Amino acid sequence: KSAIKQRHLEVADELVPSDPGQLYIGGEWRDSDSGDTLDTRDPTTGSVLAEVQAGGPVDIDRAVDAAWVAYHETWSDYSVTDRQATLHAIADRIEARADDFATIETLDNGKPISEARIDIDLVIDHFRYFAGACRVEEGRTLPSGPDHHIETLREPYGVVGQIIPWNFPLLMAAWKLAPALAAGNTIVLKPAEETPLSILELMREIDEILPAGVINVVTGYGPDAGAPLSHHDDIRKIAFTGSTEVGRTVMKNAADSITDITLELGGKSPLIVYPDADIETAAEVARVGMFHNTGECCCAGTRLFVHENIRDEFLNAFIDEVTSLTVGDPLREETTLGPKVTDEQVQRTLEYIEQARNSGADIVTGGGEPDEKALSDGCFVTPTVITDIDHESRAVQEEIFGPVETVFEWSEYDEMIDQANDVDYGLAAGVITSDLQQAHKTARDIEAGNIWVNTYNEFPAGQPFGGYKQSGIGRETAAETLEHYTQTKTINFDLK
Ligand code: TXE
Repeated sequence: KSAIKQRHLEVADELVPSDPGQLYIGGEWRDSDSGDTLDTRDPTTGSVLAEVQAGGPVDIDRAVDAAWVAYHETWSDYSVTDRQATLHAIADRIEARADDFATIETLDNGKPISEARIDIDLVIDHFRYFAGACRVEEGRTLPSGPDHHIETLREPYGVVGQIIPWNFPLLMAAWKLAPALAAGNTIVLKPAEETPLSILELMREIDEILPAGVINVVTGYGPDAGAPLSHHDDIRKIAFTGSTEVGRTVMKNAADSITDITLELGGKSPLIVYPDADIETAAEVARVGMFHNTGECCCAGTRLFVHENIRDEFLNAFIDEVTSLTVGDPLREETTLGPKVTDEQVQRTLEYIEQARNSGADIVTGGGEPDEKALSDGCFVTPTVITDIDHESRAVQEEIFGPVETVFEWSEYDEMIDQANDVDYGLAAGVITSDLQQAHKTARDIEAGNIWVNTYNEFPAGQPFGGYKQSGIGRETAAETLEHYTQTKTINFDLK
Protein backbone atom coordinates (compact mmCIF):
# COMPACT_ATOMS: atom_id res chain seq x y z
CA LYS A 1 0.00 0.00 0.00
CA SER A 2 1.15 3.52 -0.71
CA ALA A 3 1.83 5.85 2.22
CA ILE A 4 -1.22 7.96 1.33
CA LYS A 5 -3.51 4.92 1.25
CA GLN A 6 -2.15 3.66 4.54
CA ARG A 7 -2.70 7.03 6.23
CA HIS A 8 -6.24 7.39 4.89
CA LEU A 9 -7.17 3.89 6.02
CA GLU A 10 -5.87 4.63 9.52
CA VAL A 11 -7.76 7.92 9.76
CA ALA A 12 -10.93 6.35 8.34
CA ASP A 13 -10.63 3.50 10.85
CA GLU A 14 -10.72 6.03 13.65
CA LEU A 15 -13.55 8.22 12.39
CA VAL A 16 -15.86 6.16 10.21
CA PRO A 17 -17.68 3.45 12.16
CA SER A 18 -17.65 0.03 10.51
CA ASP A 19 -21.44 0.19 10.23
CA PRO A 20 -21.97 3.90 9.63
CA GLY A 21 -24.73 3.90 7.23
CA GLN A 22 -28.30 3.18 8.17
CA LEU A 23 -31.16 5.50 7.36
CA TYR A 24 -32.11 7.85 10.19
CA ILE A 25 -35.90 7.89 10.41
CA GLY A 26 -38.04 8.87 13.39
CA GLY A 27 -34.96 8.98 15.60
CA GLU A 28 -34.05 5.38 14.79
CA TRP A 29 -31.41 3.78 12.62
CA ARG A 30 -32.82 1.30 10.14
CA ASP A 31 -32.00 -0.50 6.91
CA SER A 32 -33.59 0.50 3.64
CA ASP A 33 -36.78 -1.32 2.73
CA SER A 34 -35.14 -2.96 -0.28
CA GLY A 35 -32.00 -3.90 1.65
CA ASP A 36 -29.96 -2.21 -1.10
CA THR A 37 -26.75 -0.45 -0.19
CA LEU A 38 -24.24 1.79 -1.92
CA ASP A 39 -20.51 2.34 -1.42
CA THR A 40 -19.02 5.72 -0.68
CA ARG A 41 -15.39 5.99 -1.75
CA ASP A 42 -12.38 7.99 -0.73
CA PRO A 43 -11.54 9.95 -3.92
CA THR A 44 -7.89 10.29 -2.88
CA THR A 45 -7.23 6.55 -2.79
CA GLY A 46 -10.18 4.92 -4.53
CA SER A 47 -10.86 2.76 -1.43
CA VAL A 48 -14.38 2.11 -0.19
CA LEU A 49 -14.88 4.16 2.98
CA ALA A 50 -18.23 2.76 3.96
CA GLU A 51 -21.37 1.04 2.79
CA VAL A 52 -24.53 3.04 3.36
CA GLN A 53 -28.17 2.27 2.72
CA ALA A 54 -29.64 3.03 -0.68
CA GLY A 55 -33.09 4.30 0.25
CA GLY A 56 -36.10 4.26 -2.06
CA PRO A 57 -39.73 5.39 -2.21
CA VAL A 58 -40.89 3.27 0.75
CA ASP A 59 -38.16 4.76 2.94
CA ILE A 60 -39.10 8.25 1.81
CA ASP A 61 -42.75 7.54 2.74
CA ARG A 62 -41.65 6.37 6.19
CA ALA A 63 -39.45 9.41 6.67
CA VAL A 64 -42.21 11.81 5.61
CA ASP A 65 -44.66 10.11 8.00
CA ALA A 66 -42.13 10.29 10.84
CA ALA A 67 -41.52 13.98 10.11
CA TRP A 68 -45.26 14.74 10.28
CA VAL A 69 -45.61 12.87 13.58
CA ALA A 70 -42.68 14.86 14.99
CA TYR A 71 -44.15 18.09 13.64
CA HIS A 72 -47.53 17.54 15.32
CA GLU A 73 -46.36 15.86 18.51
CA THR A 74 -43.22 17.76 19.47
CA TRP A 75 -41.69 20.34 17.20
CA SER A 76 -44.77 22.57 16.94
CA ASP A 77 -44.83 22.73 20.75
CA TYR A 78 -41.31 24.14 20.78
CA SER A 79 -41.38 27.87 21.38
CA VAL A 80 -39.11 30.09 19.35
CA THR A 81 -36.69 30.21 22.29
CA ASP A 82 -36.69 26.39 22.46
CA ARG A 83 -35.86 26.25 18.77
CA GLN A 84 -33.14 28.81 19.25
CA ALA A 85 -31.64 26.74 22.07
CA THR A 86 -31.75 23.60 19.93
CA LEU A 87 -29.93 25.30 17.06
CA HIS A 88 -27.25 26.57 19.43
CA ALA A 89 -26.94 23.09 20.92
CA ILE A 90 -26.40 21.64 17.42
CA ALA A 91 -23.73 24.29 16.76
CA ASP A 92 -22.06 23.46 20.10
CA ARG A 93 -21.92 19.76 19.25
CA ILE A 94 -20.35 20.43 15.87
CA GLU A 95 -17.90 22.92 17.35
CA ALA A 96 -16.77 20.42 19.97
CA ARG A 97 -15.85 17.95 17.20
CA ALA A 98 -14.97 20.41 14.44
CA ASP A 99 -11.73 18.63 13.55
CA ASP A 100 -13.46 15.26 13.24
CA PHE A 101 -16.14 16.69 10.97
CA ALA A 102 -13.52 18.42 8.81
CA THR A 103 -11.53 15.20 8.50
CA ILE A 104 -14.59 13.12 7.56
CA GLU A 105 -15.42 15.72 4.92
CA THR A 106 -11.88 15.50 3.51
CA LEU A 107 -11.99 11.70 3.43
CA ASP A 108 -15.37 11.51 1.72
CA ASN A 109 -15.17 14.52 -0.64
CA GLY A 110 -11.42 14.98 -1.15
CA LYS A 111 -11.31 18.69 -0.29
CA PRO A 112 -8.08 19.95 1.32
CA ILE A 113 -8.30 19.79 5.11
CA SER A 114 -7.62 23.54 5.42
CA GLU A 115 -10.70 24.22 3.27
CA ALA A 116 -12.78 21.60 5.10
CA ARG A 117 -12.10 23.53 8.32
CA ILE A 118 -13.46 26.69 6.71
CA ASP A 119 -16.61 24.73 5.78
CA ILE A 120 -17.11 23.54 9.36
CA ASP A 121 -16.66 27.06 10.77
CA LEU A 122 -19.34 28.24 8.34
CA VAL A 123 -21.61 25.34 9.32
CA ILE A 124 -21.39 26.41 12.96
CA ASP A 125 -21.94 30.04 12.00
CA HIS A 126 -25.08 29.15 10.01
CA PHE A 127 -26.71 27.30 12.90
CA ARG A 128 -25.95 30.20 15.23
CA TYR A 129 -27.10 32.80 12.72
CA PHE A 130 -30.51 31.15 12.30
CA ALA A 131 -30.76 30.60 16.05
CA GLY A 132 -30.79 34.39 16.26
CA ALA A 133 -32.63 35.20 13.03
CA CYS A 134 -35.77 33.28 14.01
CA ARG A 135 -36.17 35.57 17.03
CA VAL A 136 -36.83 38.58 14.81
CA GLU A 137 -39.34 36.98 12.43
CA GLU A 138 -42.56 38.92 12.91
CA GLY A 139 -46.02 39.08 11.44
CA ARG A 140 -47.66 42.41 10.58
CA THR A 141 -50.67 44.41 11.64
CA LEU A 142 -52.33 45.89 8.60
CA PRO A 143 -54.08 49.24 8.25
CA SER A 144 -57.86 48.83 8.19
CA GLY A 145 -61.03 50.72 9.12
CA PRO A 146 -62.22 51.06 12.73
CA ASP A 147 -64.33 47.92 12.44
CA HIS A 148 -61.57 45.49 11.60
CA HIS A 149 -58.28 44.22 12.89
CA ILE A 150 -56.13 42.47 10.29
CA GLU A 151 -52.90 40.67 11.09
CA THR A 152 -50.54 38.21 9.51
CA LEU A 153 -48.72 35.23 10.99
CA ARG A 154 -45.67 33.51 9.52
CA GLU A 155 -46.33 29.79 9.91
CA PRO A 156 -44.05 26.87 9.11
CA TYR A 157 -44.96 24.61 6.20
CA GLY A 158 -44.85 21.43 8.27
CA VAL A 159 -42.64 18.87 6.54
CA VAL A 160 -40.04 20.05 4.04
CA GLY A 161 -37.87 17.97 1.69
CA GLN A 162 -34.24 18.86 1.05
CA ILE A 163 -31.88 17.40 -1.57
CA ILE A 164 -28.22 18.37 -1.46
CA PRO A 165 -25.04 17.85 -3.50
CA TRP A 166 -21.56 16.52 -2.74
CA ASN A 167 -19.34 19.60 -3.11
CA PHE A 168 -19.92 21.01 0.41
CA PRO A 169 -21.78 18.11 2.08
CA LEU A 170 -22.17 19.39 5.64
CA LEU A 171 -22.31 23.06 4.67
CA MET A 172 -25.10 22.48 2.15
CA ALA A 173 -26.92 20.47 4.83
CA ALA A 174 -26.50 23.39 7.27
CA TRP A 175 -27.71 25.95 4.70
CA LYS A 176 -30.91 23.94 4.47
CA LEU A 177 -31.43 22.43 7.93
CA ALA A 178 -30.77 25.58 9.97
CA PRO A 179 -33.42 27.89 8.42
CA ALA A 180 -35.97 25.07 8.10
CA LEU A 181 -35.66 24.17 11.79
CA ALA A 182 -35.52 27.81 12.87
CA ALA A 183 -38.80 28.46 11.06
CA GLY A 184 -40.44 25.50 12.83
CA ASN A 185 -40.50 22.80 10.15
CA THR A 186 -39.50 19.16 10.33
CA ILE A 187 -37.32 17.73 7.59
CA VAL A 188 -36.55 14.84 5.28
CA LEU A 189 -33.03 15.30 3.93
CA LYS A 190 -31.44 13.36 1.09
CA PRO A 191 -27.64 13.71 1.00
CA ALA A 192 -25.66 13.15 -2.20
CA GLU A 193 -24.82 9.49 -2.77
CA GLU A 194 -21.12 10.42 -3.14
CA THR A 195 -20.75 12.07 0.29
CA PRO A 196 -23.20 10.90 2.99
CA LEU A 197 -20.73 10.39 5.85
CA SER A 198 -20.52 13.79 7.56
CA ILE A 199 -24.31 14.09 7.62
CA LEU A 200 -24.74 10.63 9.14
CA GLU A 201 -22.10 11.55 11.73
CA LEU A 202 -24.01 14.76 12.47
CA MET A 203 -27.18 12.78 13.14
CA ARG A 204 -25.32 10.42 15.50
CA GLU A 205 -23.90 13.45 17.29
CA ILE A 206 -27.19 15.34 17.74
CA ASP A 207 -29.53 12.37 18.17
CA GLU A 208 -29.92 12.96 21.92
CA ILE A 209 -30.62 16.68 21.64
CA LEU A 210 -33.19 16.53 18.87
CA PRO A 211 -36.71 15.11 19.31
CA ALA A 212 -37.22 11.97 17.21
CA GLY A 213 -38.33 12.63 13.64
CA VAL A 214 -37.48 16.34 13.49
CA ILE A 215 -34.66 15.61 11.02
CA ASN A 216 -34.84 12.39 8.98
CA VAL A 217 -32.02 11.39 6.66
CA VAL A 218 -32.56 9.03 3.73
CA THR A 219 -29.34 8.26 1.87
CA GLY A 220 -29.60 6.91 -1.66
CA TYR A 221 -29.42 7.66 -5.36
CA GLY A 222 -31.18 10.64 -6.92
CA PRO A 223 -33.77 8.85 -9.07
CA ASP A 224 -34.61 6.34 -6.27
CA ALA A 225 -34.68 8.55 -3.18
CA GLY A 226 -34.53 12.16 -4.44
CA ALA A 227 -37.27 11.89 -7.06
CA PRO A 228 -39.93 10.39 -4.73
CA LEU A 229 -39.14 13.12 -2.21
CA SER A 230 -39.57 15.84 -4.83
CA HIS A 231 -43.03 14.72 -5.89
CA HIS A 232 -44.31 13.54 -2.55
CA ASP A 233 -47.86 14.77 -1.89
CA ASP A 234 -47.17 15.31 1.79
CA ILE A 235 -44.08 17.48 1.37
CA ARG A 236 -45.04 21.15 1.60
CA LYS A 237 -41.80 22.66 0.41
CA ILE A 238 -38.78 21.35 -1.44
CA ALA A 239 -35.28 22.84 -1.46
CA PHE A 240 -32.73 21.54 -3.92
CA THR A 241 -29.06 22.27 -4.66
CA GLY A 242 -27.45 20.55 -7.62
CA SER A 243 -27.30 20.62 -11.40
CA THR A 244 -29.65 22.81 -13.41
CA GLU A 245 -30.76 19.72 -15.33
CA VAL A 246 -31.91 17.84 -12.22
CA GLY A 247 -33.26 21.09 -10.75
CA ARG A 248 -35.60 21.33 -13.72
CA THR A 249 -36.86 17.78 -13.08
CA VAL A 250 -37.33 18.47 -9.38
CA MET A 251 -39.31 21.60 -10.24
CA LYS A 252 -41.55 19.67 -12.62
CA ASN A 253 -42.10 17.01 -9.96
CA ALA A 254 -42.95 19.66 -7.39
CA ALA A 255 -45.51 21.11 -9.79
CA ASP A 256 -47.59 17.90 -9.51
CA SER A 257 -48.51 18.73 -5.95
CA ILE A 258 -48.01 22.53 -6.22
CA THR A 259 -45.17 22.34 -3.74
CA ASP A 260 -43.22 25.51 -3.03
CA ILE A 261 -39.63 25.26 -4.19
CA THR A 262 -36.24 26.90 -3.91
CA LEU A 263 -33.41 25.93 -6.24
CA GLU A 264 -29.70 26.61 -6.07
CA LEU A 265 -28.24 25.44 -9.37
CA GLY A 266 -25.20 25.72 -11.59
CA GLY A 267 -23.11 28.70 -12.56
CA LYS A 268 -20.58 30.00 -15.06
CA SER A 269 -19.47 33.13 -13.30
CA PRO A 270 -17.34 35.93 -14.79
CA LEU A 271 -14.45 37.50 -12.91
CA ILE A 272 -13.56 40.88 -14.37
CA VAL A 273 -10.12 42.41 -13.94
CA TYR A 274 -9.71 46.14 -14.56
CA PRO A 275 -6.49 47.75 -15.82
CA ASP A 276 -6.00 49.59 -12.51
CA ALA A 277 -6.05 46.35 -10.49
CA ASP A 278 -3.08 45.48 -8.31
CA ILE A 279 -1.73 42.54 -10.31
CA GLU A 280 -0.70 40.35 -7.38
CA THR A 281 -3.97 40.81 -5.56
CA ALA A 282 -5.92 40.19 -8.75
CA ALA A 283 -4.01 36.99 -9.48
CA GLU A 284 -4.58 35.73 -5.96
CA VAL A 285 -8.30 36.54 -5.94
CA ALA A 286 -8.66 34.87 -9.34
CA ARG A 287 -6.88 31.76 -8.05
CA VAL A 288 -9.16 31.53 -5.02
CA GLY A 289 -12.20 32.31 -7.18
CA MET A 290 -11.47 29.42 -9.51
CA PHE A 291 -9.57 26.77 -7.59
CA HIS A 292 -11.10 26.86 -4.10
CA ASN A 293 -12.66 23.44 -3.43
CA THR A 294 -10.94 22.07 -6.55
CA GLY A 295 -13.23 24.17 -8.73
CA GLU A 296 -16.24 22.27 -7.38
CA CYS A 297 -18.08 25.48 -6.49
CA CYS A 298 -21.31 26.46 -8.20
CA CYS A 299 -20.16 30.09 -8.04
CA ALA A 300 -16.54 29.52 -9.21
CA GLY A 301 -15.17 32.38 -11.30
CA THR A 302 -14.70 30.22 -14.39
CA ARG A 303 -14.59 32.97 -17.02
CA LEU A 304 -11.80 35.43 -16.38
CA PHE A 305 -12.08 38.72 -18.28
CA VAL A 306 -8.77 40.62 -18.19
CA HIS A 307 -8.30 44.10 -19.61
CA GLU A 308 -5.95 44.11 -22.63
CA ASN A 309 -3.57 46.66 -21.04
CA ILE A 310 -2.56 44.24 -18.29
CA ARG A 311 -3.31 40.96 -19.99
CA ASP A 312 0.26 39.62 -20.30
CA GLU A 313 1.42 40.87 -16.92
CA PHE A 314 -1.68 39.50 -15.20
CA LEU A 315 -1.50 36.16 -16.99
CA ASN A 316 2.11 35.64 -15.88
CA ALA A 317 1.20 36.37 -12.27
CA PHE A 318 -1.90 34.18 -12.48
CA ILE A 319 -0.01 31.23 -13.99
CA ASP A 320 2.52 31.59 -11.16
CA GLU A 321 -0.33 31.37 -8.64
CA VAL A 322 -1.86 28.36 -10.37
CA THR A 323 1.35 26.43 -10.81
CA SER A 324 2.20 26.96 -7.14
CA LEU A 325 -0.96 25.15 -6.05
CA THR A 326 0.04 22.01 -4.15
CA VAL A 327 -1.83 19.09 -5.67
CA GLY A 328 -1.88 16.05 -3.44
CA ASP A 329 -3.14 14.28 -0.34
CA PRO A 330 -5.92 16.50 1.01
CA LEU A 331 -5.26 15.37 4.58
CA ARG A 332 -1.92 17.20 4.47
CA GLU A 333 -1.93 20.79 5.69
CA GLU A 334 0.08 22.10 2.74
CA THR A 335 -2.23 20.67 0.06
CA THR A 336 -4.23 23.33 -1.76
CA LEU A 337 -5.82 21.21 -4.49
CA GLY A 338 -7.31 17.81 -3.70
CA PRO A 339 -8.90 15.19 -5.92
CA LYS A 340 -12.26 15.61 -7.57
CA VAL A 341 -15.09 13.73 -5.93
CA THR A 342 -15.41 10.77 -8.34
CA ASP A 343 -13.86 9.24 -11.45
CA GLU A 344 -16.99 10.22 -13.34
CA GLN A 345 -16.30 13.86 -12.46
CA VAL A 346 -12.67 13.49 -13.61
CA GLN A 347 -13.79 12.10 -16.97
CA ARG A 348 -16.32 14.89 -17.37
CA THR A 349 -13.65 17.53 -16.70
CA LEU A 350 -11.12 15.91 -19.03
CA GLU A 351 -13.71 15.76 -21.83
CA TYR A 352 -14.27 19.51 -21.60
CA ILE A 353 -10.50 20.11 -21.72
CA GLU A 354 -10.22 17.80 -24.73
CA GLN A 355 -12.99 19.62 -26.57
CA ALA A 356 -11.27 22.92 -25.91
CA ARG A 357 -7.94 21.52 -27.13
CA ASN A 358 -9.53 20.11 -30.29
CA SER A 359 -11.17 23.45 -31.04
CA GLY A 360 -7.73 25.10 -31.16
CA ALA A 361 -7.73 26.69 -27.71
CA ASP A 362 -4.43 27.08 -25.92
CA ILE A 363 -4.01 24.97 -22.75
CA VAL A 364 -1.48 27.19 -21.01
CA THR A 365 -0.96 24.98 -17.98
CA GLY A 366 -2.40 21.72 -16.63
CA GLY A 367 -4.87 19.93 -18.85
CA GLY A 368 -4.73 16.36 -17.59
CA GLU A 369 -4.05 14.03 -14.71
CA PRO A 370 -0.89 14.44 -12.61
CA ASP A 371 2.11 12.18 -13.37
CA GLU A 372 2.97 11.36 -9.74
CA LYS A 373 2.57 7.67 -9.08
CA ALA A 374 1.40 8.36 -5.52
CA LEU A 375 -1.69 10.10 -6.89
CA SER A 376 -2.53 7.54 -9.56
CA ASP A 377 -5.34 5.85 -7.57
CA GLY A 378 -7.05 9.19 -6.89
CA CYS A 379 -9.42 11.40 -8.87
CA PHE A 380 -6.90 14.16 -9.57
CA VAL A 381 -6.93 16.72 -12.37
CA THR A 382 -4.09 19.24 -12.71
CA PRO A 383 -5.07 22.90 -12.33
CA THR A 384 -5.73 24.09 -15.85
CA VAL A 385 -5.76 27.48 -17.58
CA ILE A 386 -7.13 27.87 -21.10
CA THR A 387 -6.75 30.91 -23.37
CA ASP A 388 -7.75 31.67 -26.96
CA ILE A 389 -11.03 29.87 -26.63
CA ASP A 390 -14.29 30.74 -28.37
CA HIS A 391 -16.84 32.14 -25.91
CA GLU A 392 -19.54 30.06 -27.61
CA SER A 393 -17.71 26.78 -26.98
CA ARG A 394 -19.10 24.19 -24.57
CA ALA A 395 -16.22 24.53 -22.10
CA VAL A 396 -17.17 28.19 -21.70
CA GLN A 397 -20.95 27.93 -21.77
CA GLU A 398 -21.42 24.77 -19.66
CA GLU A 399 -20.52 24.12 -16.05
CA ILE A 400 -17.31 22.03 -15.90
CA PHE A 401 -17.18 21.92 -12.08
CA GLY A 402 -13.46 21.19 -12.07
CA PRO A 403 -10.17 23.11 -11.78
CA VAL A 404 -10.36 24.69 -15.24
CA GLU A 405 -10.13 28.43 -15.88
CA THR A 406 -10.87 30.08 -19.24
CA VAL A 407 -9.35 33.51 -19.90
CA PHE A 408 -10.62 36.31 -22.18
CA GLU A 409 -9.22 39.71 -23.03
CA TRP A 410 -11.41 42.82 -23.10
CA SER A 411 -11.09 46.45 -24.11
CA GLU A 412 -14.59 47.94 -24.57
CA TYR A 413 -16.77 47.98 -21.42
CA ASP A 414 -20.13 47.39 -23.13
CA GLU A 415 -18.83 44.48 -25.20
CA MET A 416 -17.25 42.90 -22.15
CA ILE A 417 -20.47 43.19 -20.11
CA ASP A 418 -22.50 41.69 -22.97
CA GLN A 419 -20.15 38.75 -23.13
CA ALA A 420 -19.99 38.36 -19.35
CA ASN A 421 -23.80 38.11 -19.35
CA ASP A 422 -23.93 35.84 -22.38
CA VAL A 423 -24.51 32.53 -20.57
CA ASP A 424 -27.67 30.83 -19.31
CA TYR A 425 -26.45 31.12 -15.73
CA GLY A 426 -26.41 34.08 -13.34
CA LEU A 427 -25.11 32.91 -10.01
CA ALA A 428 -22.11 35.08 -9.18
CA ALA A 429 -19.42 37.42 -10.47
CA GLY A 430 -16.26 39.12 -9.31
CA VAL A 431 -14.85 42.56 -10.02
CA ILE A 432 -11.24 43.49 -9.32
CA THR A 433 -10.51 47.20 -9.41
CA SER A 434 -9.56 50.07 -7.14
CA ASP A 435 -12.06 52.36 -8.87
CA LEU A 436 -15.15 52.25 -6.63
CA GLN A 437 -17.41 53.96 -9.11
CA GLN A 438 -16.48 51.41 -11.76
CA ALA A 439 -16.98 48.58 -9.29
CA HIS A 440 -20.51 49.80 -8.47
CA LYS A 441 -21.42 50.19 -12.10
CA THR A 442 -20.11 46.75 -13.07
CA ALA A 443 -21.84 45.12 -10.12
CA ARG A 444 -25.13 46.59 -11.30
CA ASP A 445 -24.63 45.65 -14.95
CA ILE A 446 -23.87 41.99 -14.27
CA GLU A 447 -26.86 39.64 -14.24
CA ALA A 448 -26.03 37.60 -11.16
CA GLY A 449 -27.22 37.12 -7.60
CA ASN A 450 -23.85 37.55 -5.88
CA ILE A 451 -21.09 40.00 -6.74
CA TRP A 452 -17.74 40.05 -4.97
CA VAL A 453 -15.53 43.13 -5.32
CA ASN A 454 -11.79 42.56 -4.78
CA THR A 455 -12.55 39.25 -3.10
CA TYR A 456 -14.26 35.98 -4.03
CA ASN A 457 -15.94 32.89 -2.55
CA GLU A 458 -16.94 34.40 0.78
CA PHE A 459 -20.15 33.06 2.30
CA PRO A 460 -20.73 34.50 5.76
CA ALA A 461 -24.12 33.65 7.21
CA GLY A 462 -26.46 36.59 6.75
CA GLN A 463 -25.33 37.35 3.20
CA PRO A 464 -28.08 36.18 0.80
CA PHE A 465 -26.90 33.60 -1.74
CA GLY A 466 -28.74 32.53 -4.87
CA GLY A 467 -28.98 32.87 -8.60
CA TYR A 468 -30.45 34.89 -11.44
CA LYS A 469 -31.57 33.21 -14.68
CA GLN A 470 -31.04 29.42 -14.75
CA SER A 471 -28.94 29.47 -11.59
CA GLY A 472 -31.93 29.17 -9.35
CA ILE A 473 -34.86 30.51 -7.42
CA GLY A 474 -34.77 31.95 -3.91
CA ARG A 475 -32.00 33.01 -1.56
CA GLU A 476 -30.24 30.99 1.12
CA THR A 477 -28.05 31.77 4.14
CA ALA A 478 -29.86 34.97 5.14
CA ALA A 479 -32.82 36.24 7.13
CA GLU A 480 -35.00 36.26 4.01
CA THR A 481 -34.47 32.48 3.76
CA LEU A 482 -36.92 32.16 6.66
CA GLU A 483 -39.58 33.45 4.28
CA HIS A 484 -38.90 30.47 2.02
CA TYR A 485 -39.60 28.18 4.97
CA THR A 486 -42.78 29.84 6.19
CA GLN A 487 -46.14 30.78 4.70
CA THR A 488 -48.24 33.82 5.47
CA LYS A 489 -51.59 33.48 7.18
CA THR A 490 -53.83 36.54 7.19
CA ILE A 491 -56.43 36.87 9.95
CA ASN A 492 -59.20 39.43 9.62
CA PHE A 493 -61.20 40.18 12.81
CA ASP A 494 -64.57 41.89 12.62
CA LEU A 495 -64.73 44.29 15.58
CA LYS A 496 -68.31 45.44 15.16
O1 TXE B 1 -25.51 16.50 -9.78
P1 TXE B 1 -27.00 16.18 -9.46
P2 TXE B 1 -24.30 15.47 -10.08
C1 TXE B 1 -23.42 20.23 -11.30
C2 TXE B 1 -21.98 20.13 -11.74
C3 TXE B 1 -21.78 18.65 -11.85
C4 TXE B 1 -23.11 18.22 -12.38
C5 TXE B 1 -23.46 16.79 -12.16
O2 TXE B 1 -21.84 20.73 -12.99
O3 TXE B 1 -20.74 18.30 -12.72
O4 TXE B 1 -24.03 19.04 -11.70
O5 TXE B 1 -23.28 16.44 -10.79
C6 TXE B 1 -29.87 14.31 -6.50
N1 TXE B 1 -34.57 13.69 -8.50
N2 TXE B 1 -23.54 20.39 -9.86
O6 TXE B 1 -24.72 14.42 -11.04
O7 TXE B 1 -27.38 14.90 -10.15
C7 TXE B 1 -28.53 13.63 -6.28
O8 TXE B 1 -28.71 12.36 -5.72
C8 TXE B 1 -34.19 14.22 -7.31
C9 TXE B 1 -23.68 21.74 -9.40
O9 TXE B 1 -23.78 15.00 -8.81
O10 TXE B 1 -27.79 17.39 -9.74
C10 TXE B 1 -27.84 14.63 -5.37
O11 TXE B 1 -28.31 14.46 -4.05
N3 TXE B 1 -32.91 14.31 -6.92
C11 TXE B 1 -24.07 21.80 -8.01
C12 TXE B 1 -28.33 15.98 -5.92
O12 TXE B 1 -29.51 15.67 -6.66
C13 TXE B 1 -31.95 13.88 -7.76
C14 TXE B 1 -23.58 20.78 -7.08
C15 TXE B 1 -27.35 16.69 -6.85
O13 TXE B 1 -26.97 15.84 -7.90
C16 TXE B 1 -32.29 13.33 -9.03
C17 TXE B 1 -23.52 19.46 -7.68
C18 TXE B 1 -33.67 13.25 -9.38
N4 TXE B 1 -34.07 12.75 -10.54
C19 TXE B 1 -23.45 19.33 -9.03
N5 TXE B 1 -31.14 13.02 -9.65
C20 TXE B 1 -24.19 23.15 -7.37
N6 TXE B 1 -25.11 23.98 -7.83
O14 TXE B 1 -23.50 23.45 -6.42
C21 TXE B 1 -30.11 13.34 -8.83
N7 TXE B 1 -30.61 13.86 -7.68
